[in-house]
Amino acid sequence: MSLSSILSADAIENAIKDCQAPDSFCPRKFFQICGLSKKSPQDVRKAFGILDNDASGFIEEEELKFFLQRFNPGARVLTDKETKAFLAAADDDSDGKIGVDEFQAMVLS
Ligand SMILES: [Ca+2]
Repeated sequence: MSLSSILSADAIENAIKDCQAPDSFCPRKFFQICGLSKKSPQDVRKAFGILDNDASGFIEEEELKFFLQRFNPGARVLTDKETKAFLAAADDDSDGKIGVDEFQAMVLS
């Protein structure tokens, strides 16, 4: 199971291209361009399961760093600044990681 079974390859490529420059990544914009924000809650939850690489039930800061590479293995890693901003934008209960409900709220809001 990979993200390309949920999203179109073109949309993923456009989303990655849009944030090629370090510190240009914006999670909400990325979710819009890659098409995830137009998907059903079920698909968004499936995507969460793929991004939660170690299946811990949460996307942790270490996993967030490699977020773009889950979409395309050739993509860059997120900078520390981007990773922290991403976490802060999604982590509603401030536990330092992103749960599935937080992820869904962020993607579909
Ligand atoms: Ca995890």
